Amino acid sequence: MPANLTPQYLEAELKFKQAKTTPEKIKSLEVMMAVIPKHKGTERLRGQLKSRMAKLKEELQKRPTIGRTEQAYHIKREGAAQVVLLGIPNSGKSCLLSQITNASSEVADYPFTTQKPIPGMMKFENLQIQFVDTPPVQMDHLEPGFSNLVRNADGLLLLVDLTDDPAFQMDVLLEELNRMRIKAVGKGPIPSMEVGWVSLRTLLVGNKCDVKNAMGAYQKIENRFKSAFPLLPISAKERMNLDELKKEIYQLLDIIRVYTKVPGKEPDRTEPVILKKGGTVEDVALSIHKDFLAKLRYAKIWGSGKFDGQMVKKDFLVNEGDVIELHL
Ligand SMILES: Nc1nc2c(ncn2[C@@H]2O[C@H](COP(=O)(O)OP(=O)(O)O)[C@@H](O)[C@H]2O)c(=O)[nH]1
Ligand SMILES: [Mg+2]
Repeated sequence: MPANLTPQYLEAELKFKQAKTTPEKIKSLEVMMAVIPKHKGTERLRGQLKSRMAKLKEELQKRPTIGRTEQAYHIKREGAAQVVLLGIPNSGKSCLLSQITNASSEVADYPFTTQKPIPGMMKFENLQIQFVDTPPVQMDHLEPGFSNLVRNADGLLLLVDLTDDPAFQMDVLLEELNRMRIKAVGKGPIPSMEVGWVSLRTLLVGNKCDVKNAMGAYQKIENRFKSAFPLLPISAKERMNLDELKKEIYQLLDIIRVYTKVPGKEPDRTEPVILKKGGTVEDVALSIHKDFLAKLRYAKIWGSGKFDGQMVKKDFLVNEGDVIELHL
């Protein structure tokens, strides 16, 4: 039986298809449901509209309405550090996130699939690093939430697609960072920043190295950027070089792991204390409990000391892998 849909219905349907937000969709769907001819021929369609409406209303309830976009861009930092993934659409960000973290961000071979930042945790040895997949940046409009997200991160992973003019993609990304007043810094000392600017440790990653000729393209960007950033080729899809990537990310972050112990016992190597490079015994105490700092008299150290178990003061610099016994 033909449905005989009216022009009024078709118009509402068109609006529904073009609607970008859930409330807009609900509004058009309401019209569709109101004007749809009610006879046997539209029975199935009416059923579909009804269930679609139920889904949309459910969606609306799940999300808070006030400051929704701002809120979506606020990703609570978890683990040892937060690294933001930045790349033009289709570079493979979502694919990478789903390969190296516990999160699954939607992967598709058409752009603009990821609409809000998605966090995921990556395990590296005995610690966890948080990754955030970002939605595409609109050239004509910069979400304040977006630039805050990137500016507040501990590290940045620039992902370029080696099969699609990576040098051009880098120009686009560096221009975006410029607009957000972010200076991408590779290895070496952090330069002093102008007011309003922030610096961010940055790793450059060429993706899709599994594709023919991709390594030729990689060599070109390597030549251009190797003095500025640490860089490496990977294939997110084929899982190539991902262990190396994890190591590079850890090294990028300027963090160290130390372990605490109590007298007469072995340290717990599964629970590192994470510090910034240049951290001291005092920082170790502070990271455990703020009361420890005031009570701390001295520490014993295994690793960076002249000998194992050396007694050191509060301002003693600690290094990766040190074991520390705090004496209160
Ligand atoms: N050959 C190849 N394709 C990849 C690789 N990584 C991602 N892709 C494909 O590239 C397309 C875009 O990936 P996606 O992760 O959605 O990109 P995003 O827009 O940056 O999030 C998808 O079709 C992926 O399957 C890779 O390492 N090699
Ligand atoms: Mg994506």
